[in-house]
Amino acid sequence: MRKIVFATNNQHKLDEVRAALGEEWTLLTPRDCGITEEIPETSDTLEGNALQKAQYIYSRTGLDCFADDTGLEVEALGGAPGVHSARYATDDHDFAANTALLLRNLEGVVNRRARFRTAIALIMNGVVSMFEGCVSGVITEAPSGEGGFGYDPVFRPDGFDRTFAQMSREEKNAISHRGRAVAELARFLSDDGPQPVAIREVQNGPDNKKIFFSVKMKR
Ligand code: ITT
Repeated sequence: MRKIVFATNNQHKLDEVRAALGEEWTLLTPRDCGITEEIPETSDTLEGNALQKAQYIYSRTGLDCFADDTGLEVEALGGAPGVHSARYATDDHDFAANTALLLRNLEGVVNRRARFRTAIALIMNGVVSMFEGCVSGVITEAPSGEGGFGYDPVFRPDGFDRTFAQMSREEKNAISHRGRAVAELARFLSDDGPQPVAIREVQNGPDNKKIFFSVKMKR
C-alpha cells in the first residue's frame, strides 16, 4: 500500500476521496502527521488555495501530498460564492447557514445555473501537478436529501432529478467535481514508468515562492 497525505480536515471529503482512490492508497490526514492547526487558505483562486494547502503539508512533513479546493459557482451571482464557498454566510463553515443565504440571494431569480469546480494540487517527489473537475447543474428552490455535505441538498446535477444529497456516495462520486478531479489524480498516480512531463516555472505562488508545475504530455 502506498501512503500519501490528503490535506483536509473535512471528514466527508476524506471519505469520498478514500472511496475514489481505492485500496491501493493509504490516505493520511494532517492530524496523522501531527498537524492540528487550521491550514491557511488565503488565495483568491481555487488553484491557489489547493496549492497553498499542499505546500503547507509538504513543507512541514516532506511527504507526498495533495489538497483540493472546491467552489460553487452560480451564474446569476457572477460566480459567487466561488472561492468563498466555505465562509459564504459566516466564518464557521456553517453548511446550513451558507445554503440558506444562497437560497435567499436567488429568491425570484430564474437563471439557477451553477457548477461545482474542484482544483487539486499534488506534490509528488517535490513536483507540483494540478488537476481539475467540474459538474454543471442547477440550484433548487429548497433543500432536499440528507446525504453529502455543504451545498449538496440544493444542487441538482444536469441529467438527474435528484440533488447530490439524495444520491449515494458512489453515485455522487461517479459524476461529481471532486470525483472527476480525483479520477484524473488517480490516473496520474497509477501510471507506471517514467512520465513525459513538461516543466514550466511559475513565479507568483503563495509567499512568492517559485513553483514548478509539471504538465503531463499526452503519449
Ligand atoms: P478543507 O479546506 O479542510 O479541505 P473545506 O470544508 O473548507 O475543507 P473546501 O474549501 O474545498 O472545503 O470547500 C469549500 C466549501 O464548498 C465547503 O465548506 C462546502 O460548503 C462546499 N463544498 C465543497 N465540496 C462540496 C461538495 O462536494 N458538495 C457540496 N458542497 C461542497
